[in-house]
Amino acid sequence: MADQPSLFDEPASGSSPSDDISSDVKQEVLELHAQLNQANYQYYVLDDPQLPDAEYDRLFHRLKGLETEFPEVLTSDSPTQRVGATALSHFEQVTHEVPMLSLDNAFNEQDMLDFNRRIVDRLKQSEIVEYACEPKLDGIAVSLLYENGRLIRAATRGDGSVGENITQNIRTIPSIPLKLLSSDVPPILEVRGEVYMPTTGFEAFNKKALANNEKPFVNPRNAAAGSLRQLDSKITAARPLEFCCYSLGRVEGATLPNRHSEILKQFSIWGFKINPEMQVVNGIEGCMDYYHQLAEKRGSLAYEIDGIVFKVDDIAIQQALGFTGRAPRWAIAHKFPAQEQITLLKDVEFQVGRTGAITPVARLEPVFVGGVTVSNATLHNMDEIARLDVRVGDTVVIRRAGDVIPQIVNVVTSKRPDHAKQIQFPQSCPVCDSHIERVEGEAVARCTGGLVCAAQRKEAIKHFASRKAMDIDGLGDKIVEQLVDEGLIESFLDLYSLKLADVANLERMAEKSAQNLLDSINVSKQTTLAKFLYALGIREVGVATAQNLVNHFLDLKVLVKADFDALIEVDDVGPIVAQHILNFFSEPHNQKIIDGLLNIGISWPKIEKVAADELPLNGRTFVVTGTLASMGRDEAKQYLQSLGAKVAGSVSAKTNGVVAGEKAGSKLTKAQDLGIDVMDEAAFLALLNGHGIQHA
Ligand code: 5U1
Repeated sequence: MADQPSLFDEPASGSSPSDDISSDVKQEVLELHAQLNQANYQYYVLDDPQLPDAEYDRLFHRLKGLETEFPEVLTSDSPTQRVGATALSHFEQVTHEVPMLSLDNAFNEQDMLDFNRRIVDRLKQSEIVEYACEPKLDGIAVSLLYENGRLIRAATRGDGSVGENITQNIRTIPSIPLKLLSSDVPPILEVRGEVYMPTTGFEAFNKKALANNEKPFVNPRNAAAGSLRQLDSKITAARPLEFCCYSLGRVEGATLPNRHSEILKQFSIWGFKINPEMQVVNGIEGCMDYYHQLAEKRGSLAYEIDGIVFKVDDIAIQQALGFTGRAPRWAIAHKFPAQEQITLLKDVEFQVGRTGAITPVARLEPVFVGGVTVSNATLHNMDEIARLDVRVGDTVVIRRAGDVIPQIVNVVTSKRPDHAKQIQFPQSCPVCDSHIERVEGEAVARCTGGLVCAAQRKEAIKHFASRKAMDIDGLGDKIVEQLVDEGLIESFLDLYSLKLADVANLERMAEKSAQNLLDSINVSKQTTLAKFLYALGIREVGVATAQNLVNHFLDLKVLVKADFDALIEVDDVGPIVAQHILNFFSEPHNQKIIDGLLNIGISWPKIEKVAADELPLNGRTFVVTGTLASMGRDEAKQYLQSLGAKVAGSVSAKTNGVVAGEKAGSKLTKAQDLGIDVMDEAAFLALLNGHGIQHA
């Protein structure tokens, strides 16, 4: 059945260990297979780990040990045999017994209405059609062939008729079963689905690639494709790939359910991951609702999707509808707006941030991408410009995925005009002309002007006044810029000596608004120590780190005197952050500003020490999911940890509570199914507030 001999072919005796060794060993090996396969399934497919890592490792090593001692027990479907094959010289061709067709696309509502109308007309029935809907993952389609429950061949789609044999690479993906999780399986089963790289894995992979001066992948789809194209499966094994199945290829010797959705459920029982977002809806209206719901959720999914696939759920109706030349009549992909587009790079400007970091910003010919019109994109730093070899005048590929800042991911060099201009990094700060420093090993270049630099001063004051810091209502960016440009303030300390006449004289500022602003400045004097610390703008000290510093030191006087060793004792403070804190408090200028702020009456309630086991959430485990409007998930996790809670990545029976932001997906559903307490953002902020954390 296999198109090329597997390096993992069974010993002559078949899949059960030979008779020469004791039946105890054979029995133990089979039990270890079952335990490890089940643990893999729970970890990678259900996202619900049950076995502690140490126990998994122990079982794995025991199995490895037995396989070394008794080579006869080693079989190709052993959980130890995911990697190990020697590199190939090329991929063999595979002819698909049933062609892997593509899908027709719908780009708007009318296309969807036409799709449904064609089906209804062809069926000549008045009943509403039921559709199975699920996200269309942005990955690579593959076919997996199982013989008597064992994976014997995996192939790419290729041209739909002939693909490539990528069995060795596919075996390395932990969410793909090497052996189905039941003895009651069809003699022949071909499952199809998508291999993809989840977003966090993609980002981590690219970060590492950049740190090692290697070329990052342009998007998760290219990452999945590039990873599967490796002739050495050890390289594939190191890539964070997953597989989600979406259809039956073929089955022999067994009957499967007569609904697509039920077939997928059967696949799940056999050990495959199916998309938890899969739903069956009624008619075209159900499809539209589903499309809009998923479009909302798109940014919070753990993987990239480029649309929704709708399939007639009833297999008999699918068969009646049949195929056009290249695609089934019973399915369609309703595409989302593209996340990548090409446009023109008109110019590059250099912005100076609060800490002096100088960031090149691309000014673009406006382009509609990822659902919005984009005219600026970050270029990060000079290394990135060099890596992309991008020039002003180039045609560039812009990518905007989710709510992430748009990026230039590629240059279309074939379209480079003769007049394209190299990008020169400024010799001195574009705002204050101070020297620019580049620290060895750091990609970022910084203006050394400090508070001499108007750009840094403005950014420091904007940060000080921001909502999570001193929360000065009415002090917007434009007002800060005017106050600095007019020479009315130099630092945030000067805010507290502003006069009504100074403020009222600003552009578009009425006397009443000026008075309101002065009142807000005055109100901000009553704050919390965590907000004050965050407001100071110490490098790398975000809201949660500020809170951790407060929990640890309780008192500003103690914190400003803390040495390096004391600082790295604090949760979430490593050597780099500790050094930034030390540098900040040892700078005479900063000391003067802090003294000044305390002298004009900034104050906060006294904080009492609480022992770790007395922390209010001690011993409780939380999961944070979805998008929170007021903070990132990491910040929410750090707050929970500062109250003594553990924060887990997945929901299980051991979870005590779930913080669910907007667009929360399967974790929320699971929590609801398990009857676990779910807090929305308002309830979470109230919980923090109740424990003295005011995250405005
Ligand atoms: N989710 C999903 N993606 N996708 C791609 N389902 C799905 N179905 C496909 C393809 C090509 O084809 C089936 C209609 C067999």
